[in-house]
Amino acid sequence: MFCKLIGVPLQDGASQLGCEMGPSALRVAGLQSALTELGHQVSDLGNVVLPPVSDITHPNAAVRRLPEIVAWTELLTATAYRESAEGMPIFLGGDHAMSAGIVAGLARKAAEKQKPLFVLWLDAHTDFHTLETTDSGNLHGVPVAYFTGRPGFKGYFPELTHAVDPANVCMIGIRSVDPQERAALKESEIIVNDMRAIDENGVGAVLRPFIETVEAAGGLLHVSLDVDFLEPAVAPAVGTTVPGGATFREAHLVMEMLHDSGLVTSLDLVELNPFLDERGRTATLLVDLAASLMGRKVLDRPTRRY
Ligand code: Z70
Ligand code: MN
Ligand code: MN
Ligand code: MN
Repeated sequence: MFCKLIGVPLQDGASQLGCEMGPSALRVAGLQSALTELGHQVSDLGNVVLPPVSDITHPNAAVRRLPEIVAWTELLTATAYRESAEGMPIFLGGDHAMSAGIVAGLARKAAEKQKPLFVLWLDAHTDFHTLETTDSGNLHGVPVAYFTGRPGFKGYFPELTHAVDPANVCMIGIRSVDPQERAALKESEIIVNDMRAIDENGVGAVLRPFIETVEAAGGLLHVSLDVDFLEPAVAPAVGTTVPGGATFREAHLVMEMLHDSGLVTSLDLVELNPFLDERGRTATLLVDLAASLMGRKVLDRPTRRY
């Protein structure tokens, strides 16, 4: 596979500073060599650079850093559209606000290829706020609402040319949902798997039907991995730690199943805050997970299926 690493030094969508250093930490943790060792051709395209921003404001006074996030969304829509023409773009975050533009750009390219785009959202949060409903004002809490075409962005965020069908979005790891998100999700077709679903059924049973749906539809699959999908004890480098996350083993199983599916066409690794890490362990874990997604296996023989 031809992989393209694209650094997105964005931290304006999160409440705490530090995600800006995420792309550097992932590079230092050896992402490129981990993928090269698996036989992939890897090109590091460097970091994207934010152009000058406007001075736009929103009636919801809580909204923070709107001009910056609007500019990032425009830039990343264009970047993702361009870089998904060929090869596998891997976006190194950066806070989760980056996925608004990234998925919008991927959706535009998918429409051109006449293939449906699916999104696997691995996160403690649903990130389903609009500019109107967010209380914290942190715009890493809005990307899913934006790229699925929820109203509440018009006139502020770039006009969405191709929304992702909410039924094509599957969330796993959810354990922190705000009341406004909860109400909107009730009316939405998004597949939401909370931690209870994992505990009762196992993460494999939760993921498998979604993989089968993507396969049956001949779709493209974007995977968005928020660090807080993971249990903070194994992945401490996040601004808001939410206890009870996916274990080391559950996260690896997800990646291994995704690799075996052969369906993943793009990836983002988001919300890594290296300032909060412990001797690079979270960055290292993300590199390990990316390697599993790209084909690293424990044994060189097919795993027996039970
Ligand atoms: C909350 C909010 C959030 C992190 C996403 C949380 C949003 N729903 N936080 N990712 N770390 O503030 O809107
Ligand atoms: Mn937050
Ligand atoms: Mn998130
Ligand atoms: Mn999150």
